[in-house]
Amino acid sequence: MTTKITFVGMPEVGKTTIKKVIFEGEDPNKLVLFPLEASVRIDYSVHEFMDSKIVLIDTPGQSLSDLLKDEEKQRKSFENANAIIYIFDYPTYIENSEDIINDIRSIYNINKKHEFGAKIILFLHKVDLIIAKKIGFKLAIVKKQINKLLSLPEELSIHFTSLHPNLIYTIYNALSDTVGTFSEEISNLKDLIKKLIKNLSKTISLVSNKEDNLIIQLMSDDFDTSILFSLYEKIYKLSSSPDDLLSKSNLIILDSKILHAVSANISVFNANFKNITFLSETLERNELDHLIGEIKEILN
Ligand SMILES: Nc1nc2c(ncn2[C@@H]2O[C@H](COP(=O)(O)OP(=O)(O)OP(=O)(O)O)[C@@H](O)[C@H]2O)c(=O)[nH]1
Ligand SMILES: [Mg+2]
Repeated sequence: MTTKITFVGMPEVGKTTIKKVIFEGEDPNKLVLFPLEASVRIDYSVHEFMDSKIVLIDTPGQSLSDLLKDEEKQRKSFENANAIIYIFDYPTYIENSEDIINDIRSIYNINKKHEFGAKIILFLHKVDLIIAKKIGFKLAIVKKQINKLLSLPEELSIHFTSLHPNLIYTIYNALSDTVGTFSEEISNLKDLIKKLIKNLSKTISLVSNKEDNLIIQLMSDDFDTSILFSLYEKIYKLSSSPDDLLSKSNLIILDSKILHAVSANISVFNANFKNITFLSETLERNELDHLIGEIKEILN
């Protein structure tokens, strides 16, 4: 399957660095010490990622305003794209949220006007620069704020990303989730979990792929999203620790909340998936086990 993705955003937000690190295997530490030159023209490249072929279009930030005016350039960058990823960084958002909101609105309108049919996804990048104890709480507020400021007919998905070594999983997760949106198998599993989780309370489900990146995240309406960021970190540490802690203990303590957790490997049903995890503030282990049992039965 081929997924076409376009990176857009202001200069120096990190578009080309993300491309080099994730798709070309470059060392992020090196790219922080020796930053890349500003991009001057649209760059097309082809990569392998998960089970997909990615056609990636990296656009130069210095011509973003031209791109938003010039129809010819818009066709070159956006036509047939599955996803347009608008990348912006935390420092610029704090300083200049108005220009960012206007850019995103323009892209939304261009996509509608020319019927490009791309999914518009936002990456709030460089979250390593946020110095805050309750980073998850802060980001949850930012997320609400952005969609409110945008006031578009639909909510756009926002991912918080960083190439900082301790947070690098965030960018993999964001891209896995983006690419997964265009995979039929992942969409089917998503629909199935959505049905099961719809009527539950304070419960979240996460599915990882064989590279341990999150490709599905679904939660009940009342789930406290301010704990998501600490949750990712916890899950990441658990999944990368040699003796999988989650299989031994089934309680996770996060920002003074206690969550019951149950995890199972589902790669036998489909090699694109690895673990499915349910975490809940309200359901106990046996109830979560039951959910996993139901999913396994249907996958079978
Ligand atoms: N702190 C921090 N810096 C980052 C991160 N990702 C990229 N950078 C830095 O951001 C700067 C700009 O990176 P580029 O990738 O060249 O930015 P760009 O968006 O391609 O810029 P243009 O080509 O001008 O549009 C570099 O100095 C990178 O080292 C990150 O996650 N955290
Ligand atoms: Mg660039």
